[in-house]
Amino acid sequence: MPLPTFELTYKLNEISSRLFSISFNNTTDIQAYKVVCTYIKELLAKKQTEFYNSQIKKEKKQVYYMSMEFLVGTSLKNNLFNLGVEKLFFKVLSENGKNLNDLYALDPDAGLGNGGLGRLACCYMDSLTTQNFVATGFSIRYEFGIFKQKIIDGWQMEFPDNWLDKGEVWLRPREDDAVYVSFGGETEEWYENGHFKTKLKNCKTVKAIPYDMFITGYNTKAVNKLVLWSAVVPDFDMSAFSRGDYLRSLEQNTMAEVISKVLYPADDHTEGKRLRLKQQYLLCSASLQSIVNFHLKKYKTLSNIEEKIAIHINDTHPALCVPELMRIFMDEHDLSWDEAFLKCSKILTYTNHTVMSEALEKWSVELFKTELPRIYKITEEINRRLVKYLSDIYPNDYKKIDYMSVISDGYVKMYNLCLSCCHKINGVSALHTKILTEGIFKDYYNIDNARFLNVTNGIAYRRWLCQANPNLSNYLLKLLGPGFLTDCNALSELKNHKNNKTVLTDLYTIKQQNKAALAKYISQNNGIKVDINSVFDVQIKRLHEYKRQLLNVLHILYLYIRLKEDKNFHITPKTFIFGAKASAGYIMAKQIISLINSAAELINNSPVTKDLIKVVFLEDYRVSLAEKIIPAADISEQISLAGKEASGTGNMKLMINGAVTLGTLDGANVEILKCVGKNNIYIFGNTEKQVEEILSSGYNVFNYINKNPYLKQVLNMLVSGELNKRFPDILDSLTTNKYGIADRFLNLADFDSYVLAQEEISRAYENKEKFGRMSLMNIANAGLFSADRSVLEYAFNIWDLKR
Ligand code: 26W
Repeated sequence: MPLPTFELTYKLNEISSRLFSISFNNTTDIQAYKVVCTYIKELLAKKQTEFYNSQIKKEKKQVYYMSMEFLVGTSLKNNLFNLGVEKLFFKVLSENGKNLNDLYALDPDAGLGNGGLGRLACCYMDSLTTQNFVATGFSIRYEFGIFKQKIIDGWQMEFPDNWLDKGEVWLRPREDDAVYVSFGGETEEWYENGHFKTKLKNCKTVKAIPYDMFITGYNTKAVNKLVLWSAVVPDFDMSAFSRGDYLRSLEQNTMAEVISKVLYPADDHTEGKRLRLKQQYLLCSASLQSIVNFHLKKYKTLSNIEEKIAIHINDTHPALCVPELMRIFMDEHDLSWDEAFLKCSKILTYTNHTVMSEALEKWSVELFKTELPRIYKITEEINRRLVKYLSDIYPNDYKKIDYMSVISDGYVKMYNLCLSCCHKINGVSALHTKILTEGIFKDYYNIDNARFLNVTNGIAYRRWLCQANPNLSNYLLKLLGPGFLTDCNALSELKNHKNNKTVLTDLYTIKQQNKAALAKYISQNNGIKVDINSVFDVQIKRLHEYKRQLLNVLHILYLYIRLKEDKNFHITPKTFIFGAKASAGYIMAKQIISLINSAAELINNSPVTKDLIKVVFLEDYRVSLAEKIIPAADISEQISLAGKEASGTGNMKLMINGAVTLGTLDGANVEILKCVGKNNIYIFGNTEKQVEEILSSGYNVFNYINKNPYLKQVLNMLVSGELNKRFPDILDSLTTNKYGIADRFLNLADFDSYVLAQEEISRAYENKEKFGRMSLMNIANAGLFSADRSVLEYAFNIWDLKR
């Protein structure tokens, strides 16, 4: 777009006068923000149409990425960076008395996701666009994204996130392309000219309006979009009104609008809530209708649809795509069952993102049947045919067939629905895929292993390195040239400098600058003064017991106890930084947040620690906060219980910014180890296999507690009163069977080896050159973890796209 300065000024003035009837230089910051975003949005709308038309003309196959979550973060900086116009905007804005940084600060995080899965979806849209694929994301235009977190007296409190207030400016509504989605009622069935016909009666229908959010790629003409559905009342129900059924028509009103009201803030367990099922159906039905309509408009036939589109199911949340696409093909376009099913299976693919049993979605048959009667009938028939097929393969093995069924024990199991139909199924790291194919999906894998594959996650590193860490990125640009901007593997050239003292010193200086910036943020937000010469040890991710933030705190308490007992206990100064949201109803997770804050309160103010250790809990962890923390990290805590974290992506973001991983052999940590080599990472703890052995042979926490007197003291501290609160539930969760088996995530079994790894880090950090080289090797070996690589694997091995 390189646009002359005067032309941009002209456009901004034109939009200012259209929106606010004033010239651009007279706008307030918030007005200026809206003007700039509107300009970008309109430009992208034009570019998107051009790109789309040019690709569709070539009849290219396209992919639709269905996800209940897209954790977008901010857009303004990303779009300007991708379009290569950041400098131009700085200039033109300053000519008008404005600072672009002030407008960046106004850009809200679009928090339409919980964590890893939602952020991954955005990273993939970015890389797909950068590599010129035609890709459309589909999700819901939640009025309220992930809640805002405040810590009040150490306890997490949730507040609504009204992101549309400013974020709306990025959306383009398309009222004319609205579709209708029906819930409840009963099915009516009849035959017409020998054809089976069905329709819903007495159902409630909502109108789904699409809103486009444009997705830019780096240095490309391609622009894609994310389509977000909003549910509204269809049209004023005059018939109900004239019958005097005033209440019913108003009731319909609230029912419709509540569907797209709020993102479910849980990523750890499913509650089987009616509203969530409705959200999922809204997403699937509205998106599939619009996809099929679009295909028919272009090709006038469904005969080739499986060659022209791929539809991806991001975890099981959009699994209703299976029966809904069947419904559209059969009920609306008269395809036979067999024709429809074959097409569905060629079109649909599925990624699993978790093996935690409480996160595997299932719906009670009762609820499913009442809300989605026609979809239930189709699902029943899918299951009937599936069971028949499985009975031939596993005759009389009723237990196995039951386990593999879509419907059993009064539940509809969404993962089996995906497995019963999709032609490609993938896990998100090598270890995770192995666990799927040898564990929970084994019986399906044994029937047809060709359907299963691994695609290790990747990140949009141009956001997470180039935009988030301009100090480092600009330095690498000078040192290595621009190759890494489009090919992440080019970072490996940094290895040539691993013994170059000047480079190591420069990298150290950059890290210190970034740490100073974060220290300033910490001082402003938490009122805590942290030492930038201490190790910045960072654990940022959703709070979950399996991720073991608790292990981290237990170690911090251990350090405190050691220092208290022995003034001469040697310690390398460390600042432990946490960021984490707990799902609102997950009380144990909230108690762990409270414990972190209590530990912070005690340790940050104690003469015992003499400023040697500091603990910081940064509230409201979100994409834009991650962008501040990650460039400043020395140590990346990836300490989940082996076998539980599907992949992790924070580990990759931290690595590419030069943090050294302290982790278990879990998820993508295993691949990080392979890339950096064992000298550039700290691995500790039991392996996945050992974990299984420990658990199956009867895990006894007291074997570990009795061996280590310090551990005993640490546990005692949870309830002794030395902290400003007592945490008996946490102690119980570790030592009794009150909350399931004691310490089910093996914090205590891994404690000793975690302490040793932390000690090793301390020694290494005292040798600046050694630690600096480790950091360099992490940056240099991050190439594999680019989302550019991941999406190419999806494109060629899963979706069968052509470049
Ligand atoms: C409420 C139901 C529910 C269940 C699971 C909501 C959301 C989930 C997600 C699967 C949770 C999630 O975000 N998983 C993470 O996905 C990342 C991207 O693949 C991985 O890197 C993480 O390891 C995984 O925890």
